[in-house]
Amino acid sequence: MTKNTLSLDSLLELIKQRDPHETEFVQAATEILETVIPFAKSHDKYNNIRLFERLIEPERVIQFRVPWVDDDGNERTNRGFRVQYNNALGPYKGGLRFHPSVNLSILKFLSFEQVFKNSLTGLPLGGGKGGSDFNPKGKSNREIKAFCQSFITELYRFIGSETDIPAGDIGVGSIEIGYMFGQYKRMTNTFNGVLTGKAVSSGGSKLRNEATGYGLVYFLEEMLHENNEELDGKKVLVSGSGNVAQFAAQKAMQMGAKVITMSDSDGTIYCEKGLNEEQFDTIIKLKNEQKGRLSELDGEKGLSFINKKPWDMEADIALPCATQNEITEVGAQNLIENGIKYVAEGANMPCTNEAIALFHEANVYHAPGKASNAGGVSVSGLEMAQNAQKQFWDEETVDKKLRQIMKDIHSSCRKYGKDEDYINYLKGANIAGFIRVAEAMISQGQV
Ligand code: NDP
Ligand code: 2IT
Repeated sequence: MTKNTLSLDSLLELIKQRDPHETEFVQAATEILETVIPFAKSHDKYNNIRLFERLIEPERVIQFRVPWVDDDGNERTNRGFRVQYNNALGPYKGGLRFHPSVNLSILKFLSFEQVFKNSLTGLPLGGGKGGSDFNPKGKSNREIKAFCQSFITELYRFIGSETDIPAGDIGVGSIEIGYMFGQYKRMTNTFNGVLTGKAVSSGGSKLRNEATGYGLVYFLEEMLHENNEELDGKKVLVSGSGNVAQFAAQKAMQMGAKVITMSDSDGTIYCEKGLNEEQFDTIIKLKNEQKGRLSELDGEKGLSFINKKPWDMEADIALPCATQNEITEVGAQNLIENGIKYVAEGANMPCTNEAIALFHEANVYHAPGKASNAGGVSVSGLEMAQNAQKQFWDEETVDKKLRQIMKDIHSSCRKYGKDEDYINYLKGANIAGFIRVAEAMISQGQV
C-alpha cells in the first residue's frame, strides 16, 4: 500500500516495483499519469490514491497455451493472452495482436491505453487487449486457420458478447476474425456479436475495415480546421502499410493530400511528388494479395525504397500507423527540423515520451492514438449495436456516426487540453478519458 496522499512518484514506484521488466507498460502508465494526476489533485472527488491504485491494476490477466500443427506436421506451441483491464464503462473491448514481440508488457500497455480510448468514444465500452507471440508472416492459410481455431478454443470461455469482445490489431484482420468466429460458433452453438471486425457477410459492420484509417484523417481534419487550415495540398508521411496505414493514406489522398511515404518493418517506399493512384494500387496489391515486401517495388513505377523510417523527409504532417515507439527523439528532431506541423497517431503509442515532449516544446500539434485512432474501436462499438439489434446499417449511416464520434473526441481533447493558443491533445485526451472511467468506478463502489 502506498501512503495516503495521491502522488505520481509513489504510483510509478509501485508499478516499477511490481513489474520492473514491463517497460512498455511503465511508459504508457507514465504518459497517462503525468497528465491525469495534477488534474486529479485539484479535484477533491478524484484526489484519491486508492482510486488510482485500482485504475492501474488490470482486473484480470489470462494466459494460456496455444497448441497447433504446422504444414510439415510439427507440433508447435505459442502463448496466448487476454488482459481484461477495466469494465467500469461496459464489457471489455479491444483487439487481438499476433506478432512475435507480443508479451504481457505490450498487452498491458495496449489495454491500459484502450481503457482511456474507449472512454473517449462515449460508447459503453470497457478496455482489454489480447493476442499471441505467433508470427503470421510466411504461414500458409491452413496454418493461420489452425492457429486461430486453437487460440479461440482456449479463449472462448473467457469472452462473450456481454463480457469481452475482441477484434483485430497487428496480424489480425477480418480473415483471422472469421476463423475465430466460425470456431466460437461451433463450440457455443450461438451466433452473436462476440467478436467485431467480422466480414459483412458474417454480421460485420460496413466500414469497420476502413474505420481506423478514415477516423484518423477525420480527426486530423478537425486539428487542421482548428488552425483554419485544410488537408488539400499538404504533404503527408505515412508509416506502416497494413490496415490502418492503407485506409489513412487512401482517405488523405481522397481529401487532396500528397502522401509521400508508406513503410514496413524493412524500410520506406516513397514518391516525393506524392503517390498517384497507380502507385498506391500497386502497393495495396503487393501487401494484400501477394503478401510482399515494399523493397520489391524499388525502381518500379517511379517508386523508390530506402532502408529506414520515413521521419527524415520533408512534410507538413506525419501519420505513424505501424507500431509502438517508431518515433524516437531522433525521429522527432528530424521531423521538427523539416517543418512538421501535425503528428496524428494511427498506431498505439508510436511516439516515445521523449519524442512527444519535443513536439510539445516545438508547438507541433500531436494527437495521441487513444484519441486519433479511436475510429476503429468506435465502429466496433457500432458493430456490437447492429449485432444486438439484428440490424445492418448502410455505409453512409456508419460513416456519419464515425465522423461525429471523431469530432466529439476532438472537442473533448480541446476542452481539457487547451492552454492559451496551443492544444495539448495528450493532456486533453487523458483527462477526458479519465473522468468518464473514474465517475463510473466511483459510482460502482470503486470495485
Ligand atoms: P497490420 O498488421 O495490418 O499492419 C501493421 C503494419 O505495421 C505493417 O506494415 C507492419 O510491417 C508494420 N509493423 C508492425 N510491427 C512492426 C515493427 N515492430 N516494426 C516496424 N513495423 C512494424 O496492423 P494494423 O494496421 O491493424 O495496426 C497498426 C497499428 O495501428 C498498431 O499499433 C495497432 O495497435 C494500431 N491500431 C489498429 C487498429 C485496428 O483497427 N486494426 C485500431 C487502432 C489502432 P511488417 O509487415 O514488416 O511487419
Ligand atoms: O487498438 C485498437 O483500438 C484496436 N485494435 C481496435 C479494437 C477494437 O475492439 O475494435
